[in-house]
Amino acid sequence: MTLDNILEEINQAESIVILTHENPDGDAIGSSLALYNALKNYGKNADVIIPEYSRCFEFLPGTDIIKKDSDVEQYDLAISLDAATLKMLNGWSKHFENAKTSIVIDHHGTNTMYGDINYVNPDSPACAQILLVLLEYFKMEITKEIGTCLLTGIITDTGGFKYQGTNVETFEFVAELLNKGVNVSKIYRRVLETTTRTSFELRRIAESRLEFLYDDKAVFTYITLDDEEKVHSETGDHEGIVSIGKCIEGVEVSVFIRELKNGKGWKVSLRSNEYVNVSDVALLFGGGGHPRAAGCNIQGDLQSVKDKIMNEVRACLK
Ligand SMILES: [Mn+2]
Repeated sequence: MTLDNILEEINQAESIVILTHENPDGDAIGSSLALYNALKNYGKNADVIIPEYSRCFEFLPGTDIIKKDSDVEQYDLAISLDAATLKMLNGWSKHFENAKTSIVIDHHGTNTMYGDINYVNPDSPACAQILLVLLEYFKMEITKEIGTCLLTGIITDTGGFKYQGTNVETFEFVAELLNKGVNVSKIYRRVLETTTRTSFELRRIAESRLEFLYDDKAVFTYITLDDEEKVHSETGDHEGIVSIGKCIEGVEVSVFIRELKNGKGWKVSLRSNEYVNVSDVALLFGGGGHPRAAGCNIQGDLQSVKDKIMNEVRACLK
């Protein structure tokens, strides 16, 4: 079985690298550090490579060991967490491709199965929830530290237990984590409720530009590099902007686009409420995600990118 194969590879590997997607959210970084801590307790050292992440995750146990990059030419084992495609691993995909063995652990339905071993469960609301199953199967102890990392992933990706993917197991796991002494309310406050001043300023700009389209069934807003410079924004400050429009009554699809550095185009974030499969829309542009939350990158100027994405969104609306 796949899980046994994964443990066998971990046992055999002398060097391990843990990778996740760029612009890591709480699930990406929480899963990475949960696995790192579990492997450490198991007697295995691993490198965790995350070039940039939001300050709001600094409370997680293990952030001090995170590396921006690595000199290791070839790892015995590379494990990718919460990343649907090799491309999402960004410039660090080389560590994945060069590794003797590669493993993908993920919960995105659009995962391209790019590892030697792939353990993907789209029914799981968070990669962290898959990891919890995995660690228990491996009989690795879920300590309070590991539980804190896992719960951060679960809380982020379920929007605080309110998204559709939240299932019975989610609450069973949370109960288990509570038993380990994990502080739910502290994580909740830190990850979902606390915002920095710069993040607030960025949100204010996006909010003022929010536009209602197609009988108010879709909303669109954007942030440019100039905006980010003006408010001195930090990594991750744009998180959550796409949800502003999604919460307005009658809105089915919320679209937020953000200009990327170095002429890399625009990062498009899509959210839907009831019926539009935004992952299908994102796939048209080489992206992916989940039916209710997805993203892609599009090249071009603001107006052309807006036209391209919004035309596809309009085609999906009833
Ligand atoms: Mn995730």
